[in-house]
Amino acid sequence: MSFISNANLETADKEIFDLVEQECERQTDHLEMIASENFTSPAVMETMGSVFTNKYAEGYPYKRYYGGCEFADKAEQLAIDRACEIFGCNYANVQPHSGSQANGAVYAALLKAGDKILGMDLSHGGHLTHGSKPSFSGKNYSAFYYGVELDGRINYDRVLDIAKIVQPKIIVCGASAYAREIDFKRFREIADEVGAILFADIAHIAGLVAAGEHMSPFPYADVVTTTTHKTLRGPRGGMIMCNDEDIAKKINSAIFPGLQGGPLVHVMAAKAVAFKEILAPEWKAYAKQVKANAAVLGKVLMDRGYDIVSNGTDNHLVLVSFLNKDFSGKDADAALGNAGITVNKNTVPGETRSPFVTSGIRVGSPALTARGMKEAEFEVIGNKICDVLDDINNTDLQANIKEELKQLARNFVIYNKSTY
Ligand code: DSN
Repeated sequence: MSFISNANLETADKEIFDLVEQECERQTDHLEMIASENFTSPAVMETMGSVFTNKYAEGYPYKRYYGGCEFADKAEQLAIDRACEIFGCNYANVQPHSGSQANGAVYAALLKAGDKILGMDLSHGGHLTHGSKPSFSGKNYSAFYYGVELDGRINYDRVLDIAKIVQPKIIVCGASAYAREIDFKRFREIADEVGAILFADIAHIAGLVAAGEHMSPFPYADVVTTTTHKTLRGPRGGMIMCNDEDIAKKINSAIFPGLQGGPLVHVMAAKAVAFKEILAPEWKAYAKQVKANAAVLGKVLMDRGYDIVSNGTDNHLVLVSFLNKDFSGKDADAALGNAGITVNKNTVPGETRSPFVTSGIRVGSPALTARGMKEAEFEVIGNKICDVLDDINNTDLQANIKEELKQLARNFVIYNKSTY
């Protein structure tokens, strides 16, 4: 008799089963507008729940430390090949368990402890791993920062001035809360002027880059990282890409055996599935719609008198500033949450409040666009956001809006019980 129970989840563990059901209901009934979240397809989830989860595969395709990797090899190689096809690059490492792991591997591959890195300030829209002090990137390396101007945009001349003073080994470009196109070509010129390696972290915009809806970091960046679960709509994980064989070898060693042990074969296989979806002709329409929806959101908010950092957006998110309001990002996040709209509080340029309170919110379009929502729905949602913010302490209004939006959300269901 087998020692493995064949019971389904409901029978095996009713507590977790109920939580999965409740989470599915939450994802269905709330409007998910956290700019870094998305809905992955049932096929991707099916792969993540597959028998590949049982397999150890230390090493790389066809060069493993364990037997029985013949199918894992093919799955990882498919993910690599598809990633290279999507981004037009020569090398991809699809093993990073996350974007932070991917970024850590880039530094480990190309820097020595204490080397200087220049990245975007976290409070201006950068990421923890771009040199922020609480992160390994700020602890192990000498981190310096550039930011945005009061108009919410990167001033590339100022980045060059800072780079000339700092003389960094690596310049990191890419952001977590920046609504404008990143000019990778200009960053390349800056890196060349000071002899720095250019590292692009495209975690937020990768799905747009894949569709040609944002400038590509190739051929400008020496190394590029991304997560696979944000605008790429794949499984939770990371990836590193480059065109240089020497850098690729160093990156591979930095990931395994440098930072990680066995790769998550089920997740690498799921990355391959997501990449196939991205290579389909429909992807371009999705990416275009993500941008169109974010633009509508920004316009509605501005028309209703709210300040949008940089006065609009070129990508998938808008950053709303409450610097001139008597409520904070934290208040707005809570009020919108009560109304069934999930966003996150965010610092804004010229921030006056603490990072736990903030004077802004970051609102994104990728997840609701994946559900099929278009400009008309984003206009309705933008106005509901403003209704909540206009009367931020009105909990009755929040409850009413939550009910209204639940009806809207249910017209765009993407998961049913058989798909999770
Ligand atoms: N947590 C991600 C985001 O929300 O942008 C970045 O890692």
